[in-house]
Parts: sequence; C-alpha cells; structure tokens
Amino acid sequence: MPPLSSRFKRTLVAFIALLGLFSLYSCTHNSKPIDAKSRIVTSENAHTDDISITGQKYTNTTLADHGNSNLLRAAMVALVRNKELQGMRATVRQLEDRFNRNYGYPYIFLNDEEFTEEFKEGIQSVTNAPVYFGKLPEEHWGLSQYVTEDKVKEALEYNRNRYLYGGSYSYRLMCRYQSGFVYKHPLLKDLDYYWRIEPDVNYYCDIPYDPFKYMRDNELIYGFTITPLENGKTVETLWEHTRKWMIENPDFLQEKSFIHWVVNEKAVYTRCHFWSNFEIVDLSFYRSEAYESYFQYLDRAGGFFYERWGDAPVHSMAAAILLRKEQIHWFEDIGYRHPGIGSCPNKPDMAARCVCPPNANYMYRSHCNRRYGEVNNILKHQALELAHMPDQKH
Ligand SMILES: Nc1nc2c(ncn2[C@@H]2O[C@H](COP(=O)(O)OP(=O)(O)O)[C@@H](O)[C@H]2O)c(=O)[nH]1
Ligand SMILES: [Mg+2]
Repeated sequence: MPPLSSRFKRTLVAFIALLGLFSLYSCTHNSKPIDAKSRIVTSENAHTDDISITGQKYTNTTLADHGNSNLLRAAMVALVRNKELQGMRATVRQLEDRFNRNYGYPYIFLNDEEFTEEFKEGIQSVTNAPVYFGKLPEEHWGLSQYVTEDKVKEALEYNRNRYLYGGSYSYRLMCRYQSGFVYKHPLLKDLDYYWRIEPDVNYYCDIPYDPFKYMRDNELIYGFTITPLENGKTVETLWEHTRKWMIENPDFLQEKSFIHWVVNEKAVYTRCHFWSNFEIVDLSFYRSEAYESYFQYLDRAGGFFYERWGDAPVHSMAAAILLRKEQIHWFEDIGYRHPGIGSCPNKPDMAARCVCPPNANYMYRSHCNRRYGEVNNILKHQALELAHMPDQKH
C-alpha cells in the first residue's frame, strides 16, 4: 500500500486533470442551460440600433448575436395579428417539436399594430429560441401611390362576391406587403434566409436536418411544399404585366429559366404557383435588382388592389421567370398543411417520420406538381418569344 501522502498527490493530480477536462468541455460546448427568459430579445437586453422610421422607433436586434455559431443567418418569419395568438402558438410548438428544438433558430413576428403583452408572452412560453417582435414601417403598409382610392373601392365592390377576400382591403395590403416589403423590415436585415410561417398550419414530420443549410449547400433559392392552381379571377392581368416587364427588361433574365411552369407553349398562364404560406427563400433573390424592378412594375400596374394579386402567384411568377429549375426545391419530406390543402409524403423512408391524416396528400394528385416534374428550363430567347405572344384567356 503506498504511503498516504503519495495517494493524496495522485488523487490531487487526477482531480486537477478532471477539472481541466471539464473546463475544456464547457468552452467548446457552451453547456450553460438556456433559461427561456434570458433568450427573449427585447429592447432592454438586445444589442440594438434604434432605427427611426416615420417618427416611430424600431428595435433592430443583431441576429448574428443569437448565440449559436452553427446556425446560418436565418429565421422563421410570420406576419400575424394579435387575435391569431393561439394559432401561432400551435404552429411554433409543432416547429419546435419537429425541428427547431435541435437548432434554436430565431422567430420574427411582424404586425401592422403593436403586439400585445399577451401575444408576446404567449409565444415566448412555447419556445426557448430567441423571439423578435416588430411593427411594420408605416410606408410599407397602405394604399400604393399608383392607385386611386375611388377605383379601389369600386374594385372591392365589384369583386366582393366573385372570390375569397374579393372585397377585403386588408387582405390586399397583406398580399402587397408579403410581395414587396417583408424582406425590407429592419428585423430581417441581417438574414440570408427566411422560412415563412403562418398561424394554424401543421408540420407533420420530423425534420432531422437543417433546411436552411440544405438550401445553401445545394445552391437553392426557393423552397416550397405545395403547388395549387390560382383562381384566375384574382390574377386576370398578372401574366400580361409580367410579359411586358420581361420585354422592357430583358437584361434581368438569365440564360435559362423555369418559365414554362407558369406559361405553356401557347403562352397561356397556367396559374400554377407555390403556396407561399410556406416558403424558404434565399433573401438575396427578393433583394435583387431584378425582383425589385419586377415588384415595382406590378405595383404601378395596380393589380394588388384592382384585382387581388396574391403574394403566392407573384413570388412564383418571379421565381419561374428569374430562376432555373435547379434553384427551386420541393421539400417533399416536410409534411405540411395549411387550412384547405395538405401535403403528406407517401414514400416509405419519409412517411416513417410523419403523422399525417390521409386527406393531406394533395401533392400526389396536383396538376401543378405534375407539371413541375415534367417541365424543364427553356432558353432566354424562347422565354422572350413567349413574352411577345398576344394575351390569351387563361
Ligand atoms: N398583422 C397582420 N397580419 C395579417 C393581416 N392579414 C393577414 N395577416 C397574416 O398574413 C398571413 C396570411 O393571411 P391569411 O389570413 O392566413 O390568408 P390566407 O392564408 O391566404 O387565407 C397570416 O400569417 C396572417 O396572420 C393583417 O391585416 N395584419
Ligand atoms: Mg393562411
């Protein structure tokens, strides 16, 4: 048996070695437990730049500061109303359970009114991820300068019973906002990608990887889950204005594009679109000169108000005319439902991670999804030939 003093020395050495190992682990793993409250980003605890827009204060938090260097500069983003709190909580909770609890990507909630304390607390209680709340700059939410109030009133009256939201002014503000402004909100300024989310949707499948990184690693620009057919009455002249923009701005077109998905060989608008209540997008696309020029052209044409152009057909038209098929991705494995339509993977390897109701398999019968599979890129001169063909009824 060794003498006591040398046993003591050996124990001391072992203890010091253990201590060293432990501190090394702490440094590399940042093992500090996350306290939900400490991750709530408010104007008090955030790194802030106060941005003053039309006299109002906006808290611009540095997203890069959310603490996990493994994450991309990306966030889940929702435009939402206070009254939709429970639906929004349900969406966030599912996203947390299915995906984000393993990552901690931040959420950004935007509203044309101030969020209530009840809304903020209600959201914060279902996630440990950083949460940001922002009000819209006033100039991003309102009547476009290119339309007149009287004509808009007339259009709302005329369309009231023609289609869903036909008589709704606020729905039109929302669609115009999501088409041309959301990615300009100060809270999104540090983001490279956004994942748009909505209240009352379902995420049915475990997502055992990071879709943002998947986008980056595969050089993808636009990701979707569902491709419905738009009601033609809401977009009567969308293609007409799009083709005019193409003719006036050919330099913005790539050498190849996926335009055939949205117009057929006779230049008839197919009305196929990506349902934008889910979309994961490389924001450099929306921030590009080409997209901005296209949005401005559409805004001038007045169709967000005189018709009821949705942000889904607008985003989709832009993606099809400005991107190549390889830059667009169907997240088939993300089982998803928005009230009305759902998509549930039927391939055994994907389905095993999902719990979907049987009526959620819209995508396997969708005409636009079939077309998405069948259609290929065409060359720029062919796209311009389509743009020059006369308007036809769709
Ligand atoms: N803050 C705010 N959000 C809105 C307004 N209208 C719609 N939204 C949000 O915009 C998104 C789309 O609206 P929604 O009513 O779901 O339209 P639908 O999906 O086309 O039926 C949802 O996230 C709504 O919460 C509004 O007037 N104000
Ligand atoms: Mg919705």
